[in-house]
Order: sequence, then C-alpha cells, then structure tokens
Amino acid sequence: MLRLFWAIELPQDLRKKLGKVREKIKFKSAKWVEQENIHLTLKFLGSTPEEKVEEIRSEVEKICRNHQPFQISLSTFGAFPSNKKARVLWFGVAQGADKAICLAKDIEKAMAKLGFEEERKPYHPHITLARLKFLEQIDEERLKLLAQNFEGSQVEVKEITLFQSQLTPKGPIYTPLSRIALKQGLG
Ligand code: 3AM
Repeated sequence: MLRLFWAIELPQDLRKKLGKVREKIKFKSAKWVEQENIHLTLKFLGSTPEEKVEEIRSEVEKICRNHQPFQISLSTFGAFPSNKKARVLWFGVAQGADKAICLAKDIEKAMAKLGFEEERKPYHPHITLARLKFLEQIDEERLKLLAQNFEGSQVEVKEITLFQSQLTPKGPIYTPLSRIALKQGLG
C-alpha cells in the first residue's frame, strides 16, 4: 500500500522563505514542516493499493484537461481550529484560491468515484507550516508583520503532483510519483 496525496508544489525560493518563518516566531510545542516538504495539499488519499495508481492518475489527467494554469498569491497566516487555540499554523492563499478550490473539488469528486473517502470539511487551500502538539495562542500582530514579507509572492500553478508520503521517525518523506500538467492555452 502507498500513502498518497495530490498537491501543488511550491518553488524552492518560496519554500526557503516560508521555512525561515520558524526562526521568527516561537512556539512551545511546534513541529515545523521541513522546507523541502512545504506544499499545498489538494486531496489526501491515504493508504492506496499500488495497482490503483494508474487509474487515479488517468482520472486526474482528465480533470487537468479542463483546468488552465493559474496563479496563486499568498495572503496571511492563519491557524486551525482558531488563532486562540492553534493546532496547525498555515499560510493562506489569496488570489487563485477560487481556482485551487475548483480543482480540488473536481479531484475530490473523481477520487470519490474511485472509492476514496470524501472529505467532510470544506476545502480551504492552505500551506501548512507547523503542527502544534498542544493548543497554543498565536501572536496575531507578529504574524501580520511577518506576512508582509510575502506580499507580492506569486506562484504559477502549471501542474499538480501525486506524492507518496512515507512516515518515518525522523519525519515524513514526500516523493513525487507523477506530475500532471494543467491544460495549456485555450483549446
Ligand atoms: O499540507 P496539509 O497539512 O494540509 O495534513 C496532511 C497534509 O496536508 C494531510 O495530507 C497532507 C500530506 O500529508 N493528511 C494527512 N493525514 C490525513 C488524513 N487522515 C490528511 N488529510 C486528511 N485526512
């Protein structure tokens, strides 16, 4: 079985910059996402038989034919479930969030047809930066200031990636298994 998820990869310079956020804000119980692992998840599939990968790929290929490349820009930091009781610290998507949502919804529907469990919570495009072991309050003012460093950061989303996630004691290892281009041009 392979543990899989679909995601949007982020350019290395942006990952590097996001990876440095950990030096600028302190949490008592944070487990920060390693710089090379920072990404934007579209759909988590979980444990999947290897022989299903081709079918998954081909269904998502069909979807990508109906979605043109788009741009995303970053907005502000946020936390799940809330800033007062943070468990996950993330960076949100401003411009292009609608496109990412639309793409994620189509993938969700196609994967549901293949028998994958549908996500109960609405999809909220976000880039996870840290997971907190204990509920902690986050310093919103500090994060607002930090977010200013990312104003104007844009990502061209031209393809999406099927990742394998291997959980190890040293942290997860994400390996790209397949990349699928979004439709080019208008035709
Ligand atoms: O990048 P984020 O944090 O949004 O949280 C996991 C990560 O998403 C999520 O899949 C991405 C790659 O691991 N994930 C892990 N287990 C999950 C689960 N059981 C899950 N999402 C939903 N259900």
